[in-house]
Amino acid sequence: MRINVITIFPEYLEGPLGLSIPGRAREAGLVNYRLIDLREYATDRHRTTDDEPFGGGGGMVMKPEPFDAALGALEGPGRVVSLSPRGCPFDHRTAVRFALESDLTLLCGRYKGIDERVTEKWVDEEVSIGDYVLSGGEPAALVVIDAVVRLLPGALGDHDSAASDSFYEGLLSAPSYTRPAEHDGRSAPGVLRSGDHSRIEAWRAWRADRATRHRRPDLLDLDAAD
Ligand code: 6GU
Repeated sequence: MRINVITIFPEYLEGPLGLSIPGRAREAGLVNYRLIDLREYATDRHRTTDDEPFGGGGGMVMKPEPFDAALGALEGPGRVVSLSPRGCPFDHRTAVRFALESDLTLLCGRYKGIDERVTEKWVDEEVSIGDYVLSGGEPAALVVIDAVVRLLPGALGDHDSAASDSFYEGLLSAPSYTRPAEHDGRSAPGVLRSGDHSRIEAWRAWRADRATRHRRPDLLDLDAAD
């Protein structure tokens, strides 16, 4: 898979993409990241990428020409996704969908967003990582990339398992414990140390259901609606 990111801060992503599962997946040849510096596609000598919004109001809008040039220079951008607080919520299903693409291009907006004409011409979908405002799309791009790359076959080692992650089956996951069996006066549940895999599975299903009902009842509602 190839993932392109168009941003005014390529350095923001460089470090994190070399670490942990995103870094390992790159080393294993499962994914290639191309960080594209939007400023290199600016045309004026100040390399301007933003301007004041038509109609007034605070903040700055990202100019259309640099994005147009940067996207035009990509031979095959694949699915083009803009990161914006105005986007549709990014979730596990979206991550699975993106992981099936061979090419993905993420646009990082800043300030008040990207000129809408760029979105109309190039963008397949806009996604948001939650109901709050970030200073820019860069942290959201890292979130999307991490969630997508860990789904690529071979990205996770033996001891990591996507199948036991929260949201894999539409629920939060059960809590986890490791050695020591007794810590600070608290015991890890005996069932998890029993070696009885059907009892362990039943315990995890019960705790997953309980956590989901308490914290995210909306996930159970969504299940019913599907
Ligand atoms: Cl994708 N971008 C920005 N700037 N803010 C956000 C976001 C994205 N998702 C939630 N807040």
